Amino acid sequence: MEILEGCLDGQNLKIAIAVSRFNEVVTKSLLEGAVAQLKRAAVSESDITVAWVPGAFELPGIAARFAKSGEFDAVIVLGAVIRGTTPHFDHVSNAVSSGIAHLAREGKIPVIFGVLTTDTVEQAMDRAGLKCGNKGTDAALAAVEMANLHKRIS
Ligand code: INI
Repeated sequence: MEILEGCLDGQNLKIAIAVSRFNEVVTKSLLEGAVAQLKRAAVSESDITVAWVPGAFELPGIAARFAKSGEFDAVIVLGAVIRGTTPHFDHVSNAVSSGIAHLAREGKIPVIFGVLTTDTVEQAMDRAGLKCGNKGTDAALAAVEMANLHKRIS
């Protein structure tokens, strides 16, 4: 029996992060959590590329560019879609989650979903490092593990 797992050693991995500016107070914390975790996993700062986009809707497009460039071992997308009072929420959250799922299924490189979808800013802050962990940190861990798993398979 062969069991495949990705290790959490980030040495020599090149990681792209796409992060949205909408709800920046939240997404900045997600980014900080992700970068700190990548460094803890021994990813070199010079091997991390960060692209800012206007909102979560733009994340799948830029993630696709990163994936197709052939320059990265994994791409992480970070964003915060907050329901508030706008019906826009459903369109944006559906578009980003289905866009990223589609890209991830292509299997070129791991595409890691670090987008918060919450009812309130408080809930988003809680998941961006305040009370309930940091989804950016979780996304970085998943990126390193999946990048190493992909390497084992190819
Ligand atoms: N973008 C977000 O990242 N989060 C949101 O909560 C949000 N809401 O609610 O509207 C949002 N909208 C902007 C959208 O992502 C695009 O940037 C915009 O529509 C331009 O394409």
